[in-house]
Amino acid sequence: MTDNIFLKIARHEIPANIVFEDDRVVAFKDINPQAPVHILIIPRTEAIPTLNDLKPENKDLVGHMFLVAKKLAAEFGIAEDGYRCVINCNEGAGQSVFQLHMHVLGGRPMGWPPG
Ligand code: DGP
Repeated sequence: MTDNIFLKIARHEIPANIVFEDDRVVAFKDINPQAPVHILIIPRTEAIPTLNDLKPENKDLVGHMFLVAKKLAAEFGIAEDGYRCVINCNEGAGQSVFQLHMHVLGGRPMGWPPG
């Protein structure tokens, strides 16, 4: 398996504030939160560096990531006011860790368009 810091978190080799995990994904609090609620959801079982690397066989995994985002938004009390799910793809969009991850942000008003 190609390794990266998020897969090390998924394997519990380095610490993180994990808020949910199952056989397909791990969700943990972002180390540099940009909103009162800022959670990252990652695939735990395989290295997927960017959105560009998604394959048709990953479609259930991506659907599952959104269902986990919805569940966590409810649990963290941001579902009704609103929240944002973001996947940055490559440096030009601000990606800094090359394991596919979904940001779930909420708890404050969100501007549009994003910077
Ligand atoms: P992106 O810029 O989209 O690649 O987002 C990467 C995010 O990951 C960024 O918001 C900071 C967060 N991050 C980076 N390293 C760690 C880490 O070791 N632990 C945690 N919890 N978050 C991290």
